[in-house]
Amino acid sequence: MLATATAAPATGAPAGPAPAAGSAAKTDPDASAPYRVTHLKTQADVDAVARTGAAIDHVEHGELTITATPAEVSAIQRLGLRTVAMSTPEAGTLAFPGADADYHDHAETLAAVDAIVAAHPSRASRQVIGKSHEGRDIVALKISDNVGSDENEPEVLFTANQHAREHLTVEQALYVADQLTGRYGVDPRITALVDSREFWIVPMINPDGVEYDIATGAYRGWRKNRQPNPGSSAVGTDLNRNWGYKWACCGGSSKYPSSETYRGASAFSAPETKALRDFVLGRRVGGVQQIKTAIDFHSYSELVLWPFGYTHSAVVPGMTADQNAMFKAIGQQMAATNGYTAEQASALYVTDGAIDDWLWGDQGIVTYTFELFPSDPAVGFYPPASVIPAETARNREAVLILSEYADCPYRAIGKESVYCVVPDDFSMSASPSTATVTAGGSVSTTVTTTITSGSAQPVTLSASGLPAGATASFSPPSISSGGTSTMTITTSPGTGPASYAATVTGTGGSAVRATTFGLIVNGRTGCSAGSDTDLPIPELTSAQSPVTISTCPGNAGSASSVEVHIVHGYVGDLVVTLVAPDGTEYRLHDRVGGSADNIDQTFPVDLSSEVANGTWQLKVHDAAFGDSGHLDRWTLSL
Ligand code: BZS
Ligand code: CA
Ligand code: CA
Ligand code: ZN
Repeated sequence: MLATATAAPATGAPAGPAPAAGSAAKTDPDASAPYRVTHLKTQADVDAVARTGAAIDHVEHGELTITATPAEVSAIQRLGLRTVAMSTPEAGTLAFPGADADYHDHAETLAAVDAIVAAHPSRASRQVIGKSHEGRDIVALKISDNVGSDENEPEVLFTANQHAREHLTVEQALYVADQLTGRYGVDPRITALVDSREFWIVPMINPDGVEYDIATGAYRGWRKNRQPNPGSSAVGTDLNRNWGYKWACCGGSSKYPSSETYRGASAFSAPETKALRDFVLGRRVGGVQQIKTAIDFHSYSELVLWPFGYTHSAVVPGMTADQNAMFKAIGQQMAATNGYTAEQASALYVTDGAIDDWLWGDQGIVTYTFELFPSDPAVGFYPPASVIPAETARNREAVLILSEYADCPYRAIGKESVYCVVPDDFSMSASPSTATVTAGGSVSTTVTTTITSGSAQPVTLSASGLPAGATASFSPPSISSGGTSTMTITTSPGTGPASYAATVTGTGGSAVRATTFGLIVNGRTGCSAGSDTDLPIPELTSAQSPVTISTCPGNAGSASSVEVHIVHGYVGDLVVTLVAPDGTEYRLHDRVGGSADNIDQTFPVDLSSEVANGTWQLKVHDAAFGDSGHLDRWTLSL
């Protein structure tokens, strides 16, 4: 977020780009400057501002604090929103001087890491995971018991400072490192975590940006890295738009190098994101990602954010309802301890190429972005160093909570027995795993449970996903894991012929496991008929195809079905009707389906009030000009 120690004397009038004020940066047409944006009405306005490429530093009560180029400011004004220039950061002296001396620059950060390793050599080690564009070391600190060996323990990752000016995040990472090492053997909770986890802390991902931000003695409000962009005088990529999950997908980053949210020429084009990505990929053992939970620290706004950032939807491919509930539950638990606001990242504004979306979407790591102190844009990115102790300790509890969840985040929603390996566990299988039955008949299979870890537990069996009207019984209904039970499925006479995937679930004392059982149902003998004769369906005409059933006693079933195959250029033209022997009509398809081609579909239909035997007709009506086709074949199962 941005350097806004004092708001500019706002005149209230719509303001253009920041007036030149003596600094070379401000006369550069590509230079970014801080603004307030007012008159926002909806979340769509926030997303529209994000789409211009401006970096949104803070969102509050219909106002934004942003860092933007002159072109982005113009684009925002064209949206009908007002922009008000703010003052640039206060001048200071070199490298965290005076009141800010406690902040760590790059060299001081490496020295702090080295001091931790020197003081705790059996539980802390350091490695260089890559170099920044300008060649500075990007360092990861590992903290665990037996730190020299890669033990089979859940791993936890803390990263900080993708954005250069967010200096408090480095202090947060160093605070976590200090706690995990200094409080070992003192605080039993920390001791247990260090003994049972492997922690990775990357305190400064963007050292070039940090050094640039503080180099002149006046904070520059710098966000990006310091990589040049060929063909542009503008420097830097927004590292938190450069990650390769749905990179550039959704208007949540900029393609212009001058933008504060420039996404880079391609995903992982920045050496800093590439180094961190390769480190994370290196934490896979036998194809299984060892890092289970993570936090990426940013400032400011006091938020706990979870993926996805690229979409406002909560449940999408890659995020099930259970996963979303888990993210929300842990996020809210953490926020309850630090007083931050907890929400999905996109609730702030849509981003694409942010680290969280990749860590979760690509690697399955349960990851959060924390936006640290302050919440007040008037304090912004550069709070005095005096806030460091309180504002980093403020997140102690949240950090411990997420670390404790690393063995099974689904515990937060009470579903560890479904999603996590438990001490006492079993697997299930069915033999045979598929069977064929005539509608109205029964079929049996043997369900076997096998203990995969720990000891036996009582298991209750149940089945779901059966055809309508079918029942499953188990003999015996409860077993001890390691035992078997016979499952018998009885279908109803009217069951439509189809393949069904049933799920057989074993609910144990400490684990819930399942297996699938394929059930193929044939129609009642003598109760189905079909026609394979091609029947033309000319424009604006009805065509009828008859079939006769003569060997099906009584009425048709409530779960009868009509399988229809029509070749036609535009299903939105078509009305398809089943006509019973007594003339009753059952509408199967009525001009829906837009401009799609062809109907290849089985329609379920309740025909229980119809006598089965007689001549049935499939009537296909072409209701509009422009397309025609033919009925390829159809089958009726009563
Ligand atoms: C920041 C804000 C941060 C960003 C918000 C965010 C992070 C949104 C992760 C979505 C995902 O710069 O601190 O814009 O990167
Ligand atoms: Ca260990
Ligand atoms: Ca390990
Ligand atoms: Zn940030």
